[in-house]
Amino acid sequence: MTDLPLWFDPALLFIGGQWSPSATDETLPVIDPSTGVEIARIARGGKADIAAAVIAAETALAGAWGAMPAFERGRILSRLGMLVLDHVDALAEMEARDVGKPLRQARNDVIALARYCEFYGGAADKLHGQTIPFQAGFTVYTMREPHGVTGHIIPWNYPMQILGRSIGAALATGNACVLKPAEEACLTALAFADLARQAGFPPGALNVVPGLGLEAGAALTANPGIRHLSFTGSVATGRHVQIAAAENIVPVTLELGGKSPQLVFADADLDRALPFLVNAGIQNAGQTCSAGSRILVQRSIHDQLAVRLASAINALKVAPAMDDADVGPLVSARQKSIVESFLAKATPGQILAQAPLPAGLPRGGNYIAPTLIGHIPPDHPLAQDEIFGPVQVLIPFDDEDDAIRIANGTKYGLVASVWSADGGRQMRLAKRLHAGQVFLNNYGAAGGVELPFGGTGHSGHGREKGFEALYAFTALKTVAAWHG
Ligand code: TXE
Repeated sequence: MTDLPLWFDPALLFIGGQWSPSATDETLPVIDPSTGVEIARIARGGKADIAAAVIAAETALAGAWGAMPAFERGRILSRLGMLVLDHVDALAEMEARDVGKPLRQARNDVIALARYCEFYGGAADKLHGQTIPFQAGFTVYTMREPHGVTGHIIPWNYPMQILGRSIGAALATGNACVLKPAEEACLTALAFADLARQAGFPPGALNVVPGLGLEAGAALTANPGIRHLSFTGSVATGRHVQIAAAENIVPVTLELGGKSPQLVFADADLDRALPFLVNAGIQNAGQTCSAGSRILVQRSIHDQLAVRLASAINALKVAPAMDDADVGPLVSARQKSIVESFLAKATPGQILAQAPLPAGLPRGGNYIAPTLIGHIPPDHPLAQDEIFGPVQVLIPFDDEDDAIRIANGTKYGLVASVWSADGGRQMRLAKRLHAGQVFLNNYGAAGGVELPFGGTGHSGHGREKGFEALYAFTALKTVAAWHG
C-alpha cells in the first residue's frame, strides 16, 4: 500500500525489543494531510498492550538495563543520535508525509532529535550528587536515581523533537520508557524504536505503543507501574493526565501550549524582527506550542508594522509537505475545522492579510490560508485562545506597563519575546513577563536543546530540555551515615 521509506512494519507495536501486533490485532489508518489519502496502517494499542509494555520495562530495569553504568547508557544514546543522522532523509520524508510538515522543517526536527540524543548521551554520566556538611560523626551525601518506568504521551506537532527531549532525558538517567505517540503521528516514533534497538538499548528500555488517547493513552496514565508521567498536548487532556497521576501519586510534567506574546517597541530593529515575527507564528502551519502568536506592537509603529507584516504574510507559499513551501497542510481535518471555527470569529475588517491558496492543491488536503488579524481587543478569543493554525494577531500597546498588562493577560505563560534596542527595558520586561522562556531580540533561540523549557499557568509545569530535565527524571536520595 505504501511507498513510504519504511524499513519496519508500522502496523506493529514495539514491546520488550520485539515487534508484535496489538492484542486485539486492530489497526488505525495513517492519513497523509497533504492529500487526505491513506498511506499506511498503525497498530491500535490498548490497555493489554500498555500493561505488557510496562512489564517489559520493569523487566529491563530488573536486568541488563537497570545494571548498566551511566557512561554506557550515554554511549548507546550517543550512538542512537548518529543512527538518527544516518537516516535523516528517510525520517524527514516519513514525518513530512505523516503530519504534513514541509520537508525542510521535518529535516530540522530530525537534526534536533539527533541533538537530544547527543546532548543527553553526553550528560548521562555527569549528573552528580553532593556531599553535605553535617554534624560531627556523620557523612551525608545525595544521589540521583531513576524513577523507574516512565510514561510519555506526545502530540503530533513536533513528534521527533518532543520524543527526543522526553525519552532522551529519561533514558540518560536510567529510566525504562513506555511511549504513546499521537495517533496522527506514529511513524517516526516507531522508526526511532528500531534505531534504538540497533544502537544497542536492551529489550524493554524503550517501548512504543501507538493507539488512541482514550484507549492506550488513558491506560498508560492509569497503569500503577508508571512512576513518572510526561505529557505534551492540550490543556483539557493535560488535566486528565494530572488527575490520573494524582490517583497513583506520581510526578507529572505537563507542557500544554500557549498564546505567546512578541512585544515590539518603537525602537526595535524591524528588519531583524520581521522574519521572526512571521515565522514564530506560521512555522509548522502555526501548530507550535511555543508559537509567538500574539504580536504586541507599540502604537506609534502599529500601522507601519501592520503593512510590513501583511505583505510578508501575503507572500507566503502554501503547498503539500513534499513540495517544501513555507506552509504545509494542518495535521488533520479535525485540526483544520478547529482553526476554521476560530477564523469565523473575525469580521472581514479584522482580516489584515490572507495569503491566497494556490489553485491545484490536492482537494483532500487540510490547507488553511496564512492569516493576519488586527483591530481586536486583547480579550477577544482570537487574542486569548491557542488557535494552532497559521494565524497571527496584531495588538497595539502604549507603553511598558500596557505591554505587560496585555502580554500577561492570558491564562498561559510559555514563551515571550521582547524586540527593543533598550537594554534596561529588556531586563525589566524579562523579569515581569509570565513565561518559562523569554527571548530578547530573537525568538526561540533556534530551538536550543540545551535551554530549559516549560510553562507557567495553563501552559503547564515542570521543565524539559537542557540539564533541568535530568533532575525531573530522577528522584533525589539523601544518605546519612553515622560513623562516630
Ligand atoms: O490534543 P490532545 P489534540 C492543543 C492545540 C490543539 C488541541 C487539540 O491547541 O488544537 O490541543 O489537539 C493523547 N489520556 N495542542 O486533540 O488530546 C493523544 O492520543 C491520555 C497543543 O491532538 O491533548 C495524543 O498522544 N492521553 C500541544 C496527546 O494526548 C490522551 C500539541 C495529545 O492529544 C488522552 C498538541 C487521554 N484521555 C495539541 N486523550 C502542545 N502543547 O504543543 C488524548 N491523549
